[in-house]
Amino acid sequence: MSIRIGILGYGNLGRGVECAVKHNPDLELVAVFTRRDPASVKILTDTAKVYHVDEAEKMKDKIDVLILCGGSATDLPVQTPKYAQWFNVVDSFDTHARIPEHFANVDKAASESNHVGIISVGWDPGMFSLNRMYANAILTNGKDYTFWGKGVSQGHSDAIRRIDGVKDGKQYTIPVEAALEAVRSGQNPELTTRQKHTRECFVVAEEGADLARIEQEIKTMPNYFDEYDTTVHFISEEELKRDHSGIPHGGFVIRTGKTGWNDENSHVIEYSLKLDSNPEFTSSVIAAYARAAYRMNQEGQKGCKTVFDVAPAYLSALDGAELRKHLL
Ligand code: API
Repeated sequence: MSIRIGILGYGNLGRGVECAVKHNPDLELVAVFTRRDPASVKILTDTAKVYHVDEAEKMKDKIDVLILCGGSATDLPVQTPKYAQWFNVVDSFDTHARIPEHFANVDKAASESNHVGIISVGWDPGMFSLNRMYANAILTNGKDYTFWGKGVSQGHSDAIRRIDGVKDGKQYTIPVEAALEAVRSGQNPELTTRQKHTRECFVVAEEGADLARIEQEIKTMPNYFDEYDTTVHFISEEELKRDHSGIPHGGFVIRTGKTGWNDENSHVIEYSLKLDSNPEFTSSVIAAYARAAYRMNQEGQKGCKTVFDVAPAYLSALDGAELRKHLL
């Protein structure tokens, strides 16, 4: 029997999850929930149906894992604890600074209802976090570096779009090449947030909107832009549409460290991602963690989990014997 999946929110991420489910034969999409008029939302899976979000609770016995595909700025802080009352849930909450409070809220709801809620799944937070953790556990005497991009951060783009007077927007994260080179060449530099990346925003404003105010709100937005040098370009809707670069992203997690009685040997651990589609890759990670959420809950686990709490074997469709034979 396949694991029955629901998707709540059908934007870039929701569509990506639908596609990822198709690539995982043990998962089956049952329902997509939307805030829009369900008749106006066309999905590509003919065996699944679109419902209004208000119908979700009624479907609690028909769905094994509900994947929450809303934004981190305002949707997920409310939705993940709310839906954990009725479902095992997975989200991709990516406001790093607010993860502790989000964890506490989801943990309370999921523990009370005997569900598993896996939060902050994707690549950063997510696969990058795991690689930072493995590298830290192994090279205890060393330094960590995370570089993103060049690419489109969905979290930052979503945050821009929520500003009053903004119709649409796209945010590029740009690594500072000289800083990346200094790390790679083993100089172990001390780098501030500002020295590692710049952020470039392309914004379509509503007619008559106060552009100076929008620019100011972007540049001073806590957790998203205030610690970076940010440039804001106002462009037309047509210009944004003409940008066919898609939603690429990626980056590097690097840890350099030393071993030996006199620190005489150096090591570099590097994990790198080059992604054509940020949302489709994020969704593929989420699909694997949805499988884990279901299995962990079947085994009696409950409460909030992060990628750190999920044993790797839970992610794979292969069983233990197959994993040992082929991948160990
Ligand atoms: C950035 C990184 C990567 C974000 C990855 C993912 C997203 O600023 O580009 O929102 O796309 N924080 N959380």
